[in-house]
Amino acid sequence: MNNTRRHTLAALAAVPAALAFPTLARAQGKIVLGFSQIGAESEWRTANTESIKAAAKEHGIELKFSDAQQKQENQIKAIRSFIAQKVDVIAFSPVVESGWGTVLREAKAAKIPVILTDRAVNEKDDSLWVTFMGSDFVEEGRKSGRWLLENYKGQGDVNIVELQGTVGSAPAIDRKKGFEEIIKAQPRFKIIRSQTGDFTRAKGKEVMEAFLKAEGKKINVLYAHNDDMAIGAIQAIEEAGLKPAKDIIIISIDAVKGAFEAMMAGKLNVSVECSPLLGPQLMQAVKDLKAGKTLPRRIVTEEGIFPMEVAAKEFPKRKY
Ligand code: GZL
Repeated sequence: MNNTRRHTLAALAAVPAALAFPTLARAQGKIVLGFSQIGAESEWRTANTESIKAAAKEHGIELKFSDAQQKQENQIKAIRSFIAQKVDVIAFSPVVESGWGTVLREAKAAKIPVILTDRAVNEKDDSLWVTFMGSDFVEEGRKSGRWLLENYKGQGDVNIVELQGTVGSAPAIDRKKGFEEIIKAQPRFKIIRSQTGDFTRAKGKEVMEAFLKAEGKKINVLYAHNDDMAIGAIQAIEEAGLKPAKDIIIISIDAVKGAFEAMMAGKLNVSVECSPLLGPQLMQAVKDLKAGKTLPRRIVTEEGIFPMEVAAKEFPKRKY
């Protein structure tokens, strides 16, 4: 180690780590990434967090990780803290689409690049972030709708109840949009009730209980914006004395382990894949950014669809 670095490190050793932290990491030649995560609301989110933490370690990136517990104000606080600590890059998964302009302008003024992961924001000024990496939620909704139109066996009217994701979030808005775009081709398919289950099992069960109370045996199909809400709804369907995936056809999104277990138990008909494994892509993007490379404005995750018939064969290969 040359003299300059030795002196830098010696000087830094005297400064409280909290103040020196990013500088210390930088003196060691490490990139410091501030990441604001939404929370731990679903299996998907937990797998996403694990992927980000593991990839940061593998890539030798100092990760400052904050869990917002589903609250936008906590994400804004975390981003401000990353700015104050002068991290090299900020990345986050925005819990909802709107309300980010002010804090993103503060990051821009501080000359700290921002990467959007998983979910997008609806800010008009797209100079406020360098890239958005994540799934095409509209296409996930289309895949759900296409599967239903191609596989539904019943005749006459098809009454659908919909469990929406978090109100105002990109996946909830776009999955609804894509699904409705497809089913409008066959007017007998109608959404008769639609309400948010906030992407959680508990809320998914609670709202499905209300749907069953209001509509009972009229319900032919459940479209859930994620597997966790579908799994909660399956409990409600069984407690109502009905057979999930038979009396009520169930379509959901994410393709997490719990969905494969439900499909192998014959309780879920299909899950559309939405990969949470964004960690490696994110860390590579951070390194490319710091190496002066230009990132594509949009990095899309390629994904499939898993009907219950293939669940047992696919399950051993699943990584989340
Ligand atoms: C989708 C992600 C969604 C998942 C849910 O990319 O934002 O949030 O579908 C998660 O399971 O809670």
